[in-house]
Amino acid sequence: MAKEIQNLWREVRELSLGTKIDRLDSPPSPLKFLRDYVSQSKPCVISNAISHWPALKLWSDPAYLAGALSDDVVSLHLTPNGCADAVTEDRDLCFASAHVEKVLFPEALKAVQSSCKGQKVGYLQQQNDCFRTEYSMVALDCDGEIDWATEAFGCSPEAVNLWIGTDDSVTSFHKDHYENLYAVVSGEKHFLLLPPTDVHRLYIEQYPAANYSYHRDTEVFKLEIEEPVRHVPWSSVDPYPSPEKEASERLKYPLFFNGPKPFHCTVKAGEVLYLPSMWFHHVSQTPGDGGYTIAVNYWYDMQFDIKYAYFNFLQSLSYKSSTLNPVLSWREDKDSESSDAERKSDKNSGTGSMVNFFSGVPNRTLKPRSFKQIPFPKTQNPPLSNVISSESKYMLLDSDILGLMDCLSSPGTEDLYTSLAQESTETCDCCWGL
Ligand SMILES: O=C(O)CCC(=O)C(=O)O
Repeated sequence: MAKEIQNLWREVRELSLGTKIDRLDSPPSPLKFLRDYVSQSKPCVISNAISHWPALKLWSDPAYLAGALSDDVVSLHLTPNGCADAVTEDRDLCFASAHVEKVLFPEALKAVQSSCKGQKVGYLQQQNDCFRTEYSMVALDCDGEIDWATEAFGCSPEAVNLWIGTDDSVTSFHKDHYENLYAVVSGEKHFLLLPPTDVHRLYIEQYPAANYSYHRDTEVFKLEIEEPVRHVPWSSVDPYPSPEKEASERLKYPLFFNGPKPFHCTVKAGEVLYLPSMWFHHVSQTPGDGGYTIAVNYWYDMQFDIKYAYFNFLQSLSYKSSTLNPVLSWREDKDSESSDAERKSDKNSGTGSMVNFFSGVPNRTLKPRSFKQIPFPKTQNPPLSNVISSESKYMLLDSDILGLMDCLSSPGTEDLYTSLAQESTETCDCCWGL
């Protein structure tokens, strides 16, 4: 199966994704956005989409923000090393969440600006629609939604979140069950991206959940495993290991380090990244004039459709080869944006804070979906590609996964195949020739 899975990684790049993230000089029409990016699950960076936002001029000035939000209480995430919602070795191996304090904005901003890795790092963020709740006093400095995206998705964003941090905060690899329009207002954000087809390269393991608590009097962090123990599925891969760890990390995670390089893009102030749902992303940042980076992101509902079912299926296949030959060592590749990122992130990864969901169970409650219950047909396991390829709306990624599935012949596959067929039937309108 290793061969089929590695073919999948190659084919999605050859047939659809290419080697670089597309850049658009102006916002696309809703139709173009839907046709060329959303339906193809393909990221892009868009310039000149938010040039009219007053925030672009105003928010680089800390005094403006501190004045406008002087009486507002916001969520400040604190960690000793900028690694929140990330796998840490501080105390065995666990999945550590930040200590979260509710504090007045001016105090919170100072905590972010005075971050010091190894002691205390502050990241202002909360993925619960915080921009429209905690930051409502500056909401008019941005648009409430990205209008062409709203039109393409056919709905308004479910959550709008704000992120204020420094280069001490890094967000570890994860994926979200949302379509994401990520707008940078000040400074730069650096994204490493991998498509959902590359799930096995992230070495997702179950880690016991742990929480930092910060004690102001002693200025000490404690990290404690939750009781009763709860496990969180999370990626084990740090794409920028410290020089001392690099050799051992490369040996432990060959599918990541020796496989096709992740897509890299830097999103500058004034630019917007479209990050399709289920794409794995790792995020670091470079501060702008105010000494911090600010971004606002819009989370739109994703479609829990046939693609979602395929990706869940793919994830359920076990593949952990330790013997991938270095077909392409991305760290040595000469891609300009990648080298740029590596220069900037040549530090051990810290992490900002994330909600998230390898488990398929988002921390934020998703609206209940009204799945169409179509009776499950008695199928003789026809090649899935035959069954579905006539549906022109399914695109390249789908047909690659279908190709992979047609290749599977290991014992036990039939069950997986059957459950995929069932899930597809339940989660989309495709009707299996009924
Ligand atoms: O900006 C960050 O640190 C993380 C952003 C992110 O993960 C997201 O928008 O889903």
